[in-house]
Amino acid sequence: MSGKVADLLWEMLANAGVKRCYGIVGDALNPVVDALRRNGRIELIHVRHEEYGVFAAVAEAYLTGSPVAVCGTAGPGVTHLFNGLMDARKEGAPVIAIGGDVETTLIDTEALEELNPYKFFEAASLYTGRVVNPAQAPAIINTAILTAVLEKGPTVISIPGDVASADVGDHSAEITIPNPPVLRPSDADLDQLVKMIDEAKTVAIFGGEGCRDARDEVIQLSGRLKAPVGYSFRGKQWLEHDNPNAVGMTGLLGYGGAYGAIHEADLLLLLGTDFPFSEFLPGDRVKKIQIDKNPQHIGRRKAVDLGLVGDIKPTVTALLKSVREKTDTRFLDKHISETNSFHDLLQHYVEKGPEIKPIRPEFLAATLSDLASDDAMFFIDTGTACMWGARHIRGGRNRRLFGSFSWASMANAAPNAFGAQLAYPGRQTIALCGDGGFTMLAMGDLLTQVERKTPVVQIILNNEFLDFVNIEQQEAGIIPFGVEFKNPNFAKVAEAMGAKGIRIEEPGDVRDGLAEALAHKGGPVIVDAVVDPVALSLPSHVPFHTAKGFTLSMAKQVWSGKMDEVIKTIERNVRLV
Ligand SMILES: Cc1ncc(C[n+]2csc(CCOP(=O)(O)OP(=O)(O)O)c2C)c(N)n1
Repeated sequence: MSGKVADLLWEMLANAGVKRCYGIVGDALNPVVDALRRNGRIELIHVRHEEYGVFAAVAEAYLTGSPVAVCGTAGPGVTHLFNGLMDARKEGAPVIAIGGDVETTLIDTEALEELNPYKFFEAASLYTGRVVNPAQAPAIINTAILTAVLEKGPTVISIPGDVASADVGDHSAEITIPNPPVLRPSDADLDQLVKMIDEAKTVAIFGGEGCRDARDEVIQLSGRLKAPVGYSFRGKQWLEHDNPNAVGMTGLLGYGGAYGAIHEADLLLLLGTDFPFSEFLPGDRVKKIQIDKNPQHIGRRKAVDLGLVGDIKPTVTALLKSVREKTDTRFLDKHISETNSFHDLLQHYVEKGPEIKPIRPEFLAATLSDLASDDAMFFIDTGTACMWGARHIRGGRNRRLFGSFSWASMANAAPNAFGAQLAYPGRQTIALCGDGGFTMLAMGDLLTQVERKTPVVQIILNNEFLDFVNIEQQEAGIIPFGVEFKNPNFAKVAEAMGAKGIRIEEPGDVRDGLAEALAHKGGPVIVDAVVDPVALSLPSHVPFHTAKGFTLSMAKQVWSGKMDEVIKTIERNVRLV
């Protein structure tokens, strides 16, 4: 093709599978956006905040596996992309950021809105190219696309306005993206793997996001080895549902028999997980084998006895050819039975939910899970939504569960859900939002959803607290501070903005309110759920320092005259799990 640099950019992005570009136009980006309009193959999703656009793009890119573009004008417009790009990096989403840049004649002169893209994006971007000459454009665009797609993460193309509108000459806009290779350990490593597993009397499996394409193989392996299967939050959606050997999660969100299983096994198989909370992983008593396609993950959280680099699916498939069947089911039975007892305890606040006011979030989340469709996509805000989501949202072969699991940014769920709805129009899309998160980023862009009539159900856990931090501070033995705030009636705000608003204050209204929200068509819904601000959920294993911190914080609160708060917390959480 011939045309401007910006024409080549969009044509190559479209040929690479980009369907949408989320962002805000203006300034240095105007010639780039003008070319987007001319091109017509990529839809501009005009958002009110660039960060919202990136979180939407992250969900779209993660779920579809195809690259998604985002854009920011220059300087401040570009800096707003940063947090979302960090999320893309940590969650493994191919997002390509197009950043406007000052005219080439102004570079390095401290010009208005000037920003050094190399320095600024260093922590987030897997590759940053600055197009200061039209001749570089094809190579930079090609590299940015291939890096994003094959290394699954964000890249940045920074384009000064004058270069964007310069002629690129005659150049092909075709792009070849190879399929990712199949990665498998060597035969010698596989032999060693089989030997160690055969020699172990009891084996436990702990899996993560790397099991995304290997669910059936991992479940088959667990059946062969009579191995309980625990998982990280990212692994839950692949390994929990319809798995007779599932034993839940470990870590601060932990439930079920996972902690016991991985600590009591002779051998722990870590499959496709970079689980960061190493204090919840066993020490040297338990032999460990870690398999991951990313060599940097091997042994970095806990030393391992054998580390193998490979994709989980082909590696487990190869393993299944020769590993011996174990026949003793006692270890598995014990941890399954522990898991079942824990599930019974978890049901306490669900079953009693209709009678408890303020509304228990456990009851809200479990009811939501019951009512949602089999192919619902759930997005979970960082905050207490993670605790209720992990424990009470059931998975399914066609359900999806996504959040800022590895970057842990607040305010991800609503924009994630928006991006997912654009990628899968009409599929049930649900965001479980914190009130801090929703008011941080999502409220303004509710207008974008209203304009686009996206049927996204946003359920706000209205507890007038940065509750997760409130709990963290108590765990750390300090008095909660700086965590309270006041909310408006979100249902009324939603109605004023053109969305559907439903406020739920009574536990008896939870089921009908959620059902009404899920049935709503033709636009976004806000469910303002007034939930118990002091609801606690203790992990299945409570580390000593956590218990000590809580006790100390309670004592300090009593001494500082907050007796009422302490009594409320204890009274409302007598059944602590
Ligand atoms: C952008 C960002 N700022 C701050 C934090 C630290 N942080 C983690 S959870 C949380 C509180 C979340 O509060 P809210 O959204 O109200 O949800 P809740 O925990 O009350 O359900 C905070 C401040 C963060 N993770 N991300």
